[in-house]
Amino acid sequence: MSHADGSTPARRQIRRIATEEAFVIPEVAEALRDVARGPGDSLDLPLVRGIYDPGPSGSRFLGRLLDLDDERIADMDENGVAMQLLSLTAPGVQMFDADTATGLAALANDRLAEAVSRHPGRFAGLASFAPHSPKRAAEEMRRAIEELGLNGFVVNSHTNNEYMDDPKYWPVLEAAEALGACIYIHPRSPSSGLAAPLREFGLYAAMWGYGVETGTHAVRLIASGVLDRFPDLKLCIGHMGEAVPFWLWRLDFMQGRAQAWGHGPKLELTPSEYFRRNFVITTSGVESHLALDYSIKALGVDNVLWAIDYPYQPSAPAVVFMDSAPVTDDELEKLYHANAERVFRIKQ
Ligand code: 1WB
Ligand code: MN
Repeated sequence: MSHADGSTPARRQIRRIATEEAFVIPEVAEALRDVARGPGDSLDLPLVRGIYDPGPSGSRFLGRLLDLDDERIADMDENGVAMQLLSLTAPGVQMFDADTATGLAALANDRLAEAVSRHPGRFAGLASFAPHSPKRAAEEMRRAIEELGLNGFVVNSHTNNEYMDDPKYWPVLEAAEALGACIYIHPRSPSSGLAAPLREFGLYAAMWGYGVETGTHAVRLIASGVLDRFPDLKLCIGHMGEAVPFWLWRLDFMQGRAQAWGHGPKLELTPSEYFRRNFVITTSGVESHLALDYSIKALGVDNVLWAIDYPYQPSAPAVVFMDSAPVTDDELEKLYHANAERVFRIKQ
């Protein structure tokens, strides 16, 4: 292994666990191709079309999303990545009808568990579920943890323009809390109500819309009071916390004001207290030492996990970014693997 970044030999030896790494299975890819060919004005459609129904130019990502073996492992080996924590890529099963989504989530979880056992020590996995069928979702969540041995859950933000603070989704939150398993709230494009100003200039996806959507989801979970009902629920958001860490002071100040004006429930804690208690963040797709340093200071180093966002982001610069981060060797151990081992119950 050689990195042209001046990192020390100790840093080159470290166990690197990447925590927001995407895959797809052929059956989900096929169903997303049908979504791509169907009607609708969802802001997810441009990317779904580009990846799953790309026409003669082909898709940059589809081959690497489908691969859970040679090319992926080779990329990990080349870059010193010990393990990828895999999740079914956005929008997951959430654009399908509830029955299709329930079946495909279970199939994706089975395939994921097979990939984990085919490559011992190299993969861990976040299970999918169909939020739009919450009772069946809760059953699948239990199966994924207790029978398949998966490490937590992924949900791609809104489902049919609804957010998980809605009581209909409480069985999902209850199941995750009871299982002691973290839900990674991964982005998808903004819900219909947020969409209009994000249609132009490429704002609908990773450049800006993903963060607006997912940050809003996180703030709703805090401001709605559901974390008083599910105090032990663990949630994870990527992209250096989807800008939420930068807002903590203002969230605290203004939630008090909203409450005084009768616009929000009375909360047991301040927003920043919920964020530090119930959330962790990952560095996926944000390779800025300034943002990392701020996030560690704002949240504590135990609440920040490394991620690449493979295959959407290249692995090499994500490794260079973290190897050269202005942190102590002890902090680096937490960022690269110890926090992931704790939050996602990965064997040390
Ligand atoms: C991109 C990133 C596209 C993600 C995606 O399509 C997903 C992108 C589903 O960078 O263009 C992602 O998972 O972060
Ligand atoms: Mn991602």
